[in-house]
Amino acid sequence: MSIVTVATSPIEGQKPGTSGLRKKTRGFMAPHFVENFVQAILDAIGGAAGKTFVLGGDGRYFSPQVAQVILRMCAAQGAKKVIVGQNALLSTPAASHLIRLNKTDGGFIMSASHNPGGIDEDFGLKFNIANGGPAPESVTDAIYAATKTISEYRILEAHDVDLGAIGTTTLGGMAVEVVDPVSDYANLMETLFDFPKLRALFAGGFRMRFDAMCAITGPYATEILERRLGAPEGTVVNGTPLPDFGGMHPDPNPTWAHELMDVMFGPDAPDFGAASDGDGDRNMVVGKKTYVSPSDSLAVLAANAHLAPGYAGGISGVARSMPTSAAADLVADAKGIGKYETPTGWKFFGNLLDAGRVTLCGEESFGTGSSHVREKDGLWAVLLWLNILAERQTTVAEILKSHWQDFGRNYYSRHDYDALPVDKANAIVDGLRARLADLPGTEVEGMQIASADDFAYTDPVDGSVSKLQGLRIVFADGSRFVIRLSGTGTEGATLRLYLERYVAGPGGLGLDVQDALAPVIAAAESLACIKATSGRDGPDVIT
Ligand code: VG1
Ligand code: CO
Repeated sequence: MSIVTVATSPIEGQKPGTSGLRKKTRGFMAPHFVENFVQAILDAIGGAAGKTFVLGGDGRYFSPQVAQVILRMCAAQGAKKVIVGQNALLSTPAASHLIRLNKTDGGFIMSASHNPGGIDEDFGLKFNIANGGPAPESVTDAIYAATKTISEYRILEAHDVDLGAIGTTTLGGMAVEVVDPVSDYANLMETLFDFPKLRALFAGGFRMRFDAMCAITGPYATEILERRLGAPEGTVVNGTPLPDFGGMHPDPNPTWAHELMDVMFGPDAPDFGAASDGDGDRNMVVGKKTYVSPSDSLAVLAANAHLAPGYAGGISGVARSMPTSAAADLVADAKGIGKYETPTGWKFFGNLLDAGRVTLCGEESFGTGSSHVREKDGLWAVLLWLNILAERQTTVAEILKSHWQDFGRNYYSRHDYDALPVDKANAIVDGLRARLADLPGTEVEGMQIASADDFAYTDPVDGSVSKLQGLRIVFADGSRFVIRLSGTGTEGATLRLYLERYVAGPGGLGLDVQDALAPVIAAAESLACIKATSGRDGPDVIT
């Protein structure tokens, strides 16, 4: 085995987005692409010498090959050890947990999350730091800078390491420890939730359907729900991770998880339904004939978390991404705890969690999580919901209804325009941005504009500033819309329009969401001209 230094040159388009680097798989398969990016990561973090890392991913196409490259590069550059999930599998929250549990220096997660997988679909690679969370912007900026000046990388010439067998082997001078991807994570869940009570819930005939969408949460959900909690076999469907996710789009929303929605809204629906995404950090929860919007889910979890043993002492605060509805803020106000509004992406929650300022975090994009790891965590959210249902002995529909009665309802929806030509998407955003300063005080579609800005965030812990995080237009009655471009797409530009309107109640809490938001939708079109400029009739996905 010898270490080789390979001459290379910068490759365009290695800028990490909202959550790591995502590209078409064939792009990742191009010569030197993976090696350049991995070298840039190692250079940006000051080298690998003496360090321990975690490695795993959602099992999508091309992951086995990338895992071997990462191992050989870490070995060539003096890393002490890499802890790998068996067969290179780890959900994103499980990877975050292993990084923390083993006090490692960080980890590599091979996933493009909710994007489809396969040779003609998407691949992704993300680096998490020692706190278990996604690298902050200071690190991703350094990685990107390194990709632009790279001239060589170092890699070990060696045979593939067998990642199928649990145990420790060596690669050059580096230890490779292959671990069960599920057990440590499942043990962590047992410390947070009342497993005996959940076992009793299932023993009492409570019926659930968990759709793993042929992605990474299958083995985790099967172990926890069916084995440890005694839910009947078949509770978990699509439970085997496949390299192409069985052709599914593993994004847990009503559009892509329509099979689950059909069952939950059909005759003889189970009591509770849930789905998660490619890498297991997102979740959708559904009751019998009841869809729970992610923003509402965060608020309900914040209001009820104390019912689970892991949060019995209460929560210190709640953070949400800016486009997420303010429902969680109302809970924070009522509890007298901290509330924070961050840019989109989990990397912005890390400092708040590390500083103990918040216990729960969430995003409108089906992401909720807590201080138990530094990623959003799909199965965790599902278990917290189950624990709340078991304690309150009521239905999802009743919990939502009573929540809205207590706090009012933040009607909320996101309209996505996928794969727009980049110039058209930019024209829409730039056009609105140019008008922001003139908008306050004016009226559109009968609604008075109270404020208009481009969201900028100053991290309250380290003072770092992130600009251009989304255009937000707020109306006099508190309704608002937000427009931003996605940082996870791999084709053209995806434009997201986020819409929110608050109704205090007691009346008007049961409206159809799109009807309730109709005035805000009209105002957004009139100001941003999305349909007019894009030539599209309407959004591709509505959540
Ligand atoms: C999207 C979501 C964002 C989420 C990110 C990563 O980003 O909107 O809330 O944090 O995906 O989630 P964007 O830039 O496309 O809007 V995941 O589960 O794809 O890692
Ligand atoms: Co994900």
